[in-house]
Amino acid sequence: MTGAETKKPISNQTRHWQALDAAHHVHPFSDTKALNKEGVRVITRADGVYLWDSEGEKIIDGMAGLWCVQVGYGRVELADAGYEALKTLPYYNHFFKTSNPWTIELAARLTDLLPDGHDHVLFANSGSEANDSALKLIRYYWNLKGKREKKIHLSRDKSYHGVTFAAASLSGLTPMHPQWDLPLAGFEKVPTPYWFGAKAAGYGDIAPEEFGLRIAKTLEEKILELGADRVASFSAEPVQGAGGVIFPPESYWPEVQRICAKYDVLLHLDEVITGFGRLGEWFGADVYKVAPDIMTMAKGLSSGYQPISAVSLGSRMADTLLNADEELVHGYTYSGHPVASAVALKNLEVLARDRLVERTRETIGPYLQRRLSETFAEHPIVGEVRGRGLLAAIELVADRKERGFFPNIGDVGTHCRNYCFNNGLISRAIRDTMVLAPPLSIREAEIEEIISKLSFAIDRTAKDLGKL
Ligand code: PXG
Repeated sequence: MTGAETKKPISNQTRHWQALDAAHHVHPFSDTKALNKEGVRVITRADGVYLWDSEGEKIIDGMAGLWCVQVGYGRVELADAGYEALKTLPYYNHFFKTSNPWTIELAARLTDLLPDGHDHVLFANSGSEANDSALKLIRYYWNLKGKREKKIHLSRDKSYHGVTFAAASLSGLTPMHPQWDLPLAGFEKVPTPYWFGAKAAGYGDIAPEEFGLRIAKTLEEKILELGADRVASFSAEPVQGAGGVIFPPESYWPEVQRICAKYDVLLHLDEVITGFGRLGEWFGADVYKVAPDIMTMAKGLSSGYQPISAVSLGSRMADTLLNADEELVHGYTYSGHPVASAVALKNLEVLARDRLVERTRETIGPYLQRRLSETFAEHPIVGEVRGRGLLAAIELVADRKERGFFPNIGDVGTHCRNYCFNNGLISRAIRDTMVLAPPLSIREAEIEEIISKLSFAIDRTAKDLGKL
């Protein structure tokens, strides 16, 4: 089962690029040998929610790149903002008692949008760096407080926090570990509130709200097992993205907040995917009414037009860290890069001006969720359609009633994903879950196009399995 269609002949230009790429370019999260044999697809341009490859094929991007292009492709005003900064101040740093107008304005604008008490931000260049920085700041906080035993970082199974040594250690997607002898010491995991998988995981027919409380309780149990005086922090995505678009039951977050407060464990929210409107609010913290001590963000901060990320400090951490009367020994050459800051600033302006967060909450998000439910909820291989705003997941299953997964988990998802790719739709398969996270600028007709292509792919997959 490959889901592959017959291939058309490829142009000499594309072949040339494929050969050079195979000879010299190592791809992220890819089996280099297998990829080189197959040949890469060369993406040459993009506009709105569409990409084009070097063969002129048009592709609708149901994933906003890697969950990041909130404002859609081809926004000339973002390009102009970057160009202006490039011409005026292509580079300068913040190390020598210096700053620049774009980074200053960006920090101020960002703190307007962030949850209450988050009045200070540090910049970095990727989600992984932001998370790495956050863990260092957490460690520094407890050292300043004289609680030097508080060193263990808790996070969840199936979480994704990035690839640096610390961020990969924090990540709970276990295939990320063996190649690098990770996790490092001092990283511990607790279960994820993945209700759809609860039955398969042995929790029986538990109701979502009860399950949420039960899983939150495992955090408390872990803290007690390790000793609260040794636990520094709990890190979590408000909704898990790369781990399978896992929405926690409503009971989960209030209980986690209570537990972290009770045991004096700092709460770190990783808003790299959920930030900047994906769920119809500026942040996941707003959706679930969580008050984090520290937050990390990237992706939607610049809509992916420039690499930039940020860490925000809640008042508790800021009061201690920023009054330490000593140098904060941390920072990157490109922290608060003027060009990236200018583009991010314009991106935040466009998100607000075009009311992209509001439309995700009020009109286009609900439209996507309704149309997905209408189309797939009763499908013979669909076990659940879930989502919020412009983030959605469709679980492909062997047994709908019992929420029974397919054997060889991941094969069916990959098969379906191949049908999507070969039919001009980018969707992501996580295990056997089909995922959508389109640009927040997407229109109804474009959602219909995604649904029709996804329908085709899911129907074909079901037919290949003898289920339709
Ligand atoms: N936190 C979260 C929640 C993420 O989703 C990172 C941190 C790391 O960000 P950087 O910028 O270092 O990549 C991410 C990144 C996928 C996929 O295939 C997801 C991510 C990155 C690459 C691929 O779903 N998320």
